[in-house]
Amino acid sequence: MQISDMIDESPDGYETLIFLYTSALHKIHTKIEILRDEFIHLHQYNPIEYIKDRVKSPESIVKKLKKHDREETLSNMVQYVNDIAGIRVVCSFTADIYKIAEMLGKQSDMVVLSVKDYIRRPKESGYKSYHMLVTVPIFLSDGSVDVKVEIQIRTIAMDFWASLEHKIYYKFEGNAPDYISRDLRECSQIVSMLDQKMLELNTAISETRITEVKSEETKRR
Ligand code: 0O2
Repeated sequence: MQISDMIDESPDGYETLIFLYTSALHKIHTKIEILRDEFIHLHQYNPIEYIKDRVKSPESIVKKLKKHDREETLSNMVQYVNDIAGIRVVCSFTADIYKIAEMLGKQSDMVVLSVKDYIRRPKESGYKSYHMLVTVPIFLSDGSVDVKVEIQIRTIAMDFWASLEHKIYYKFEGNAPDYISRDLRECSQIVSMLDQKMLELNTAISETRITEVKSEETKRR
């Protein structure tokens, strides 16, 4: 079943849409929590700092429709606004981002519609994050319906940059002075350096731990 078969252009239709997007968020949130718990179980290591989700506000949906020159209808919302349901996974290290994306991409009930890797190819603004647009089936009393969710995966450092840049963007209504945009791009490069250094440090710590365990074992023998 398609979402368009379930909704009409009425307030009830809008309520149904929000119910579907909220259900899809619950489903993806649970999937990510299970992957995190399995990771801890197998490797005694938690790659995820935190997970946040949200259903886009009606005002932001309308803004996005206007940006795409689309009429404010529910069917246009479904068709053209890809991030009505959005979930953000904040990881410790860049390498964790790709591990999580790969594990999610392999799940058989999820379809990956598109991927935008703004880590390998940052946006002009300096924005870095890994985006996956997916659909998940939501099982209802009389059938299932595929619902779109945007998953953003990034490190804490990338998240810190994005949230500050977002505030600045709103403060200047998208017209920040040149020097601020330039400084933000510079900060974005510092974020990459920081992420790289932290990853190297973590690898070095893990290797030291492995060497210590091995020498303990040798002593015991
Ligand atoms: P909000 O307020 O976070 O919901 P599309 O979604 O296809 O219309 P686009 O820009 O091609 O538009 O999608 P993309 O690149 O996947 O970006 C979607 C989301 O990524 C944005 O949603 C932001 O959350 C985030 N994002 C993208 N670019 C930037 C950036 O330069 N700075 C920051 N801070 N965040 C960014 P919304 O709806 O624009 O905003």
